Order: sequence, then structure tokens, then C-alpha cells
Amino acid sequence: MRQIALVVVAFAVIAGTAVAAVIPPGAIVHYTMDTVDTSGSTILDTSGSATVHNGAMSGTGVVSHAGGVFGQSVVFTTTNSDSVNIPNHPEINTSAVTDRTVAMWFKADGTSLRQVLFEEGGGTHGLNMYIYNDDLYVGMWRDTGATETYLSTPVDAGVWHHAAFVLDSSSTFTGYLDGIAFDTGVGATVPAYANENFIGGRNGNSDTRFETGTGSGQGANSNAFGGMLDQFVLYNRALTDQEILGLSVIPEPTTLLIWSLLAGLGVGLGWRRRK
Ligand SMILES: [Ca+2]
Ligand SMILES: [Ca+2]
Ligand SMILES: [Ca+2]
Repeated sequence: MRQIALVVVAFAVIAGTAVAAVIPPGAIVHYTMDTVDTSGSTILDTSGSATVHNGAMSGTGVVSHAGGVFGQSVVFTTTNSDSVNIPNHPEINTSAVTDRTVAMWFKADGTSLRQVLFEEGGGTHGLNMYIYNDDLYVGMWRDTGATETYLSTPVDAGVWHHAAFVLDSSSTFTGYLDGIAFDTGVGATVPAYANENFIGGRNGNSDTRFETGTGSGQGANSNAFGGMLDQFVLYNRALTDQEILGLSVIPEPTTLLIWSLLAGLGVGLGWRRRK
């Protein structure tokens, strides 16, 4: 009798609640891009870390939502130069970056124009993720290109993709698409750099750097992204391949039912907290 009641509860949970993503521990920034985590033009950081890194929508300053991979996403338009500013902070760019993971879901309106998904730092030192010429790129550079690595792989417009990069303390820089590493190159600690950080675009004309070896004159509208972004996370640690894969998986309803049942029976939490 008790188990029948639990089944009913599990179905109620699935029917009444949006799917919440479980992200690996230790996130410095986590933007769910959900309506509930938006306040005016502010994208709220829900990472639970000691410091709040709320994002500010620039361009029109208006945050528009659409259906995302988990709950809602945020819509970015190229013509409005929509982008989200992550303020300078020692946890992000004004201290040296040795271990860093950045990941997000994106659905691009088009993939031919040069469009920035994420950038931190500036022309001298930095990290980024962008689309150009039907490819996804991840990039890292320091000392104006003395060390510089760009990795790329083909992507499609109009479908959700998961993108990530990992820089680790053993000087490895790896790009991931849809949970799988597509290439690895030489990385290096990125020195502190006081130049602002953006999602879905960049600040000024020379405030990131592309595979061309320059950040200027590379396109209109601050290389703003057109499409939807969801579930942005930033870590000061190198996530494992398995953790990146986990971020790229959309839970199946049947899996959710099982998880809900297990949680109802009191065994789910023990599983999820096991390292
Ligand atoms: Ca935080
Ligand atoms: Ca979301
Ligand atoms: Ca910048």
C-alpha cells in the first residue's frame, strides 16, 4: 500500500515540477537562465558559492525567455547586441586562472557569422568560446599570443548543443561538444586580467582574441550571438570527462520516474552523494 502511494507521489512530482539539472559541486557561477532566476535585467547566480556573481543583460537590457533544455533559456539577438556581463572578480578574471571549466547549452540561429558564446579577459590574456564558419571554437591565449590555442569542431544551427572547455593545471586545454572531447591542445595559466567577461557577446572591439590572432574588426554588433543559451556554469577546477558528459545529458522521463521512486524510497540521496 505504501509503495502505491509512493508511485502516485512520484507521478505528481514529474507532472508538477520542471526538470531541475543536477550540476557537479563547486560551481563559481551557475545561471539557470530560468524565469525564476531572473530579476529585471539581472541574471541571478544560483551557484551557492560564497560569492554571488549576478550577470547583467546589456544591449537592450531586456531579458527574454524561451523554452530551454532545463526549464527556460535566455534569448539573444544579434541585432540588439544582447549579451550578459559577468562582473570582474578575483574568482573569475582578476586573479590568475590555473584550473577552469566553462560549459553551457546553446541553440544558434545560424553558424556562419562570428558569434561569441563566452569570453573572459581581453586581447592580452584570456579564454573564450565562439562560433564561426560552421564550427564551434574554444580558445586560450596569454602574453598576446606567446601561448595560444584554438580548437574547433563542426556544429549545426537550430538544434541544442552542449559546449565546454577545460583548462587544467597540467597545461592542457580541451574542448568538448555534446559531452565528448573533440580536441586537446597546449594550455597555460592565464594571468590576472582586468577586462570584463561576457556571455553571448563581448565588450569593446579588442576585448577578446580569435583564431585570426586578433580581436578587432571581426564582425558587427560586438560579435553578438543570435539564439538561445541555457545552463551556464563556470568552475575554478577542471571537471572530469565524466562530469562534462553528465552536464550534456538530458534526463529521459523514464529515468526521472525511476529517480523519483528511488528518492521516495529514501535511497536516491545516498546514490547521488557518493563520489
Ligand atoms: Ca557564485
Ligand atoms: Ca534553464
Ligand atoms: Ca573581455
